[in-house]
Amino acid sequence: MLTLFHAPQSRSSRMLWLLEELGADYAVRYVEIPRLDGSGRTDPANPHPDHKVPALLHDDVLVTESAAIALYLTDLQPQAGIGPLAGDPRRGPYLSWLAYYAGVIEPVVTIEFAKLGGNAMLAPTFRGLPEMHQRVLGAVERSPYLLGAAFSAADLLLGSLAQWARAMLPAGELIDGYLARLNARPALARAQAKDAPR
Ligand SMILES: N[C@@H](CCC(=O)N[C@@H](CS)C(=O)NCC(=O)O)C(=O)O
Repeated sequence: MLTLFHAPQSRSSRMLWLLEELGADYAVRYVEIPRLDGSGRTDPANPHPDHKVPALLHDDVLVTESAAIALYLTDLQPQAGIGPLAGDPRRGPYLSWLAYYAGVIEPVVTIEFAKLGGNAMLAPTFRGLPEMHQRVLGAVERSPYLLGAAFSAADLLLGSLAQWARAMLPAGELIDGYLARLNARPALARAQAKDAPR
């Protein structure tokens, strides 16, 4: 049994999208989180060690962190074909993009939002927005999706970022077209219909 601990319009919304892409059989537990506007609260019903979302419970196994959940679920449901498995030459690039998303893209974007860009301490680690943009542009210039011809959960993470922070990805038609392809996916519409409790 898969249970997603989810708060509307948060980083767990993309995990709803992923579960829909996978055609998974899953339940949603809506939980609260503290919001930037002062609303919400830490929800003791959320098993995440920090009470953040997303959190995924697979029977009694808890998985946290978006990139880890993406890898866990695409490995669990390989028939969906959106997460190359070991032995597939795209496995390396897939893992690299998942880790780059979590380890570089999110920190760079967060720092940019906090208006700390330009701090010399960043140079040898995450680098900055221009370098991240080059990386994304390089991939999307070569092929319709990050791993080539086919959509993967790595695209889903990047697309979900753009849904709340489009300006953090490169401007222009190339990325607009890429995001339009992602946003047109029927699984995303199904996920959006489940984002808030009815
Ligand atoms: N790196 C984590 C970030 C999770 C995260 O920051 N979630 C936010 C919602 S977007 C949250 O639950 N915040 C509530 C809190 O910090 O108490 C991931 O990608 O899963």
